[in-house]
Amino acid sequence: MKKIISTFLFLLLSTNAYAELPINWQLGFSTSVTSIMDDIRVLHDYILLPIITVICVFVLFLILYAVYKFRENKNPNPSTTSHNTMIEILWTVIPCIILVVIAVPSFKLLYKQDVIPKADVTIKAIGYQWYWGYEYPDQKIAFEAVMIETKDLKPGQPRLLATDKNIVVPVNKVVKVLITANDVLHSWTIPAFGVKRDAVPGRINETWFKAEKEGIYYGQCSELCGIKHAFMPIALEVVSEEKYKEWVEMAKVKYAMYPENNVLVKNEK
Ligand SMILES: [Cu+2]
Repeated sequence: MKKIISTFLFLLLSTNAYAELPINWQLGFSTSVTSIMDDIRVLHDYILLPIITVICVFVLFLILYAVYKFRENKNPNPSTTSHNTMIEILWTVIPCIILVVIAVPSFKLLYKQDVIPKADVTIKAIGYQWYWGYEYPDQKIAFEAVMIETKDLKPGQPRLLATDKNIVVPVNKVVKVLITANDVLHSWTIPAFGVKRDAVPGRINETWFKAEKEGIYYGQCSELCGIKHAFMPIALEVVSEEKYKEWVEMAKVKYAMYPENNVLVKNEK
């Protein structure tokens, strides 16, 4: 009981606190650090959720009302009415209006996600069974990021989310992500950025984000891809411009692509 109360209080007090990974008993979306995710949260929290709630309560009320009012012992002779033009017009027109109200902001957001602004940094994510490979084509950097096993975790590293190498990107810059896969379908996502795209073999999907806050953000493969689907997390570090430049200089040496074919990964194991 004590644990439930303390968890409840923690959730109550921490709703606005900064959190870059899911927490126990979390309700709702993760923290937002991009304008796309802000828009997704507004669409969900202030448009979709109220509409869904009103519809559910209304339908539930109608069911309970009908069950109570027209129960057999109160209403032994059921009505034989089968049509009512007014009601049929209403239950056609009102849902249409609701769908239009949902569609307008929804399409606006969809196109905002789809149109990629001029990219400052381009990265490529390649899904493998079962880890992610990353390339920075402009900097000729390539590495693989593998999940850290529970027994090898260092303090502060979250279980099933931490990887041996993080993607590093600068804060407040447009990052374009090219997403593909090498074997089966995977899906690359960072919930705090509001991005998710399928990784499809033989095809390159694109998305983008502009993270407005430094920190480490986590995601997980989101397309069932085999036995270790749950063990190929995504860990992305958003750092200052200077730190990013330092990392690039380091990575150009440490994670340099083999020059002869431009794609093979030269990782220190
Ligand atoms: Cu998967």
